[in-house]
Amino acid sequence: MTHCILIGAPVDSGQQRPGCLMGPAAYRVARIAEVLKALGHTVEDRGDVAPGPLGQESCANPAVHSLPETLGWTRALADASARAMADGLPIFLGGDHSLSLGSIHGVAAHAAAAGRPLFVLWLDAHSDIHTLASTESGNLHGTPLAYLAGRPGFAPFPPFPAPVPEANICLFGIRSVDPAEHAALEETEITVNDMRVLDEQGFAAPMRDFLNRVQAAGGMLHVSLDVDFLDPSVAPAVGTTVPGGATFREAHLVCELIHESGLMCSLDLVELNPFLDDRGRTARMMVDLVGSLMGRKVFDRPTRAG
Ligand code: EXY
Ligand code: MN
Ligand code: MN
Ligand code: MN
Repeated sequence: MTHCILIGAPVDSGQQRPGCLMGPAAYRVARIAEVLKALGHTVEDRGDVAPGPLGQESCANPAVHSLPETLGWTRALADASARAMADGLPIFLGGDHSLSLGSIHGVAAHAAAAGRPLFVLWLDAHSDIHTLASTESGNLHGTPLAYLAGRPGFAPFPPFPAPVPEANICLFGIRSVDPAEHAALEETEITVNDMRVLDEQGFAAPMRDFLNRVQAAGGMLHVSLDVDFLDPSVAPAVGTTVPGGATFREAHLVCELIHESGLMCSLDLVELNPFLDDRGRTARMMVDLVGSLMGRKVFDRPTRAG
């Protein structure tokens, strides 16, 4: 049994398609709390985070937009995250992926204080490893991985506490990488399980390899689940769809393996845009995945050794 803490993060300043701010409400309408309770967990809904005060910050890259708003969200979410980590397993209901600038900031602060190594699993079509300088779109939802890895060029964002070592980061489902991101990834120890790797090796082996590494290190695992990890035919309500994503079963297998590892300490659900959907189909799909992340089995057999 886990004490799940729902934290609404109606963030849409990290990209330019309106609608992500409706995400937290859509997850609640899709009955995320009831699904978790039915699995025997306790659930505390802390409501939606309010962004911090709007400043006048700017940066040298003229393409970057909504920097003050995103900074306000980052500060507020970092605080809410660190507090929630002390009380249970925070589940951030997004909102676009720029919310992870703050959510993982708080998780990292908690892990550092606990003296535990933090690992990050990035389930996403995109590598999200731009910096403020390298982004061409200026959409800060394409930058959180660079921030949590401690890459330079994020002033005026607060320094990231205990940057996550590159070897502790695993990209999974990647199929859209910009040139600057490709150059950044080439010079890092980040594990890149792009779709070609998953096509050749399947989803289970690379996932088990990574989870075994987290286990061996006595680590804590933050999972950042972007709706566009899934194939658009399965999860259409997201602003940055990329063909060739995970099927319904591949996504559930990944979630079931993560649950069986017992390693997940925190979770981001990001990029849901209910405005791009019909009758909440994608929100319900994502809540279904959360059920697999939190222990629901297709057939409840004794867990096989990893
Ligand atoms: N790499 C592109 C950019 O930086 O604008 C697309 C980023 C999409 C990010 C979404 C959250 O995954
Ligand atoms: Mn804790
Ligand atoms: Mn993303
Ligand atoms: Mn994405």
